[in-house]
Amino acid sequence: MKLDAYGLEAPPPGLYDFSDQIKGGIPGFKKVSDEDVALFHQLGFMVIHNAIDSAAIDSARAALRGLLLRQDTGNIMFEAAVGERYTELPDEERLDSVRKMMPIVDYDARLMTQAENPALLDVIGRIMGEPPVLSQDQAMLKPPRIGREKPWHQDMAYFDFLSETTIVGVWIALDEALPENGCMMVIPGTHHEGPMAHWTRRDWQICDTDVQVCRSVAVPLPPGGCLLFHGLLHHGSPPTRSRRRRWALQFHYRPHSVQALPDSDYRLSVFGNEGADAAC
Ligand SMILES: O=C(O)CCC(=O)C(=O)O
Repeated sequence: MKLDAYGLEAPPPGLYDFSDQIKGGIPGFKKVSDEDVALFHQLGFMVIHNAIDSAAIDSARAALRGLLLRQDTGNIMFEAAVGERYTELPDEERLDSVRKMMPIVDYDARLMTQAENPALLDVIGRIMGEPPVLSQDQAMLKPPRIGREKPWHQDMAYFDFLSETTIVGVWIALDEALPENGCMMVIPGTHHEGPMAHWTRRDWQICDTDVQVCRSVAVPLPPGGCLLFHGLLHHGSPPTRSRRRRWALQFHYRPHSVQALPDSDYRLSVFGNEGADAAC
């Protein structure tokens, strides 16, 4: 168990601009067309609604709740704002103190079922051109009122793969995710612009002044909605002061033929050497 070392510093005003928001999405994994796959390659992301149904949402929520309360998972990261108080908190408050748990799927079969959803794997396989393999699994929980931002970054800055590898992130909303409670934000097309230097500031992140805010788009999602995104896409999520909880599952997949590099030397040489201990 760990306290989040980051998160007490507010982002600069204007870093998260909600004036442009994605509306709509593809109505289910099975409806993804070849044109949608081509658009993913162009934009670096894809939005799918009803990716999982309400029974699957309830079951994933129950699984996360169980892991959280039993503290039975690989690593639980509490919000810095909670300080050392989490051990004294009643259950319901403890549920709203955590920002991240990882790994999760090996601790509850209901979560593994989501990561192994054949319809999801089929779409990712079509994006990659070969079968995908799960390489990381997390619960991303933005607690009401105190949820910190996840500053703009590229996920490849956290992973030990050659930067030309197509790593696909899958972010599934378990609650409605809106600008006010910290929905995901993306900058379309930035996966074509190569690796960016990252810096240890409020997190392991792209420098605020390098973020192309004017190109950014918010991705609000209903429960069960899903964002698929390329590992080099610039993305992040704003802090929340809302009373509404925002829980999500996040999985990353690598192509079957690609193995992770044996160490972080390449990653640090490409993204910057402040990221030795960074975990997505
Ligand atoms: O869930 C969030 O708020 C941010 C997730 C994210 O961007 C990441 O972990 O890479």
